[in-house]
Amino acid sequence: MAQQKTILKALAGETQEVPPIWMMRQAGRYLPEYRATRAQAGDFLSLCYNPELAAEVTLQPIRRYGFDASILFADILLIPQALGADLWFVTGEGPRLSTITSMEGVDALRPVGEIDATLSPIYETVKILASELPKETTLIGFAGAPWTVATYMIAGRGTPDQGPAHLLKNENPAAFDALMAKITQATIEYLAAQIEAGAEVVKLFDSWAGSLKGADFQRYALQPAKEIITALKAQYPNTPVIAFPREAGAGYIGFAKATGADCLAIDNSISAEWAAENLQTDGCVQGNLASKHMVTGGDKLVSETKRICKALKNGPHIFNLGHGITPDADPDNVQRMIDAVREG
Ligand code: 1CP
Repeated sequence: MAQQKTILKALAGETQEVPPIWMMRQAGRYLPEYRATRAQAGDFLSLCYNPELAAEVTLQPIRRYGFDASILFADILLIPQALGADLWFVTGEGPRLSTITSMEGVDALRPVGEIDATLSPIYETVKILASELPKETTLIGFAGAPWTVATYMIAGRGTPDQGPAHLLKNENPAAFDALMAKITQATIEYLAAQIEAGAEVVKLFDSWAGSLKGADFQRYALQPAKEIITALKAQYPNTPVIAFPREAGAGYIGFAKATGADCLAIDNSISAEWAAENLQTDGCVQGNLASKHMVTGGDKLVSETKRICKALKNGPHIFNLGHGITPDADPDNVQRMIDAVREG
């Protein structure tokens, strides 16, 4: 039956009395059952490429909390790896990749047509989830947006200011543009394959969009999102897309309309009241609760949760955090947040 799931209703523009809920990084280290399965897999990448165990960790927060959506367990850095970059994770520090600093580096990457050789286990995970999720739960696939993925491919790691990527963009725009074009094509392929495997919604994470200013924001955040969404909508017109140009500030205004996204995910640097006035007029809005409340809890968690629900209650809304839940979060606070949303 069409549009019975609460998440799909919100994405179609419906205003609901109680907003549906999911949480960025809902499968993750704050959950003891995740840590156990990750230990069983060996390391993080082995977990991503093991369809049974990746499906298991995706299902864990659904079993524990009954979220309305589940997000595929994988990572945005699998695309660079599929394109031929070396990728590894340093415990306690984060990802490391071989770096790209020239046109030769871009030319040495694998053709986009070859990414499925690496990524097929991910599509297998999606297939398992499509058959095992409760019928009311929506399955979200995802990828990193080209700028954010490029920042890691150029620097070889997470960076506070994305300095190396800005440098390549400014000093060797031909190489930078070639890299962006390659990631854009790979992302279209990757998300299309996730949809074919059973993803009902896809989300594009542009975690570092906030460091692109003015014309750069238009060119490297908005345009690639538009290109990806246009290509996906041509093949899958009924699959909703969520865009997350994190910390875009005023750049959020008009972003959904300009790119064709069905929903804007918002961080916590803007207010829900501002989002209601400036963004929700164009469609569904998701996000905004600061992740720190999942660590600190208490009355403030409940009052902030209710404030966000109230501010966004007159339009399509999916309750979520402004960024991923952190490993030091208390699993009981997640339940408190869900109760606060559902109590109204
Ligand atoms: O140690 C562990 O178990 C690994 C921690 C972890 C997890 C749980 C990483 C490493 N990635 C993930 C899963 C993940 N990553 C998901 C799964 C689904 C879910 O939300 O539950 C998703 C959607 C991502 C997306 C992702 N990975 C982003 C975009 C969203 C965001 O958080 O801004 C980014 C930037 C990454 C890169 C990455 N992967 C992992 C880490 C620690 C990072 C950030 C690195 C950094 O910048 O320092």
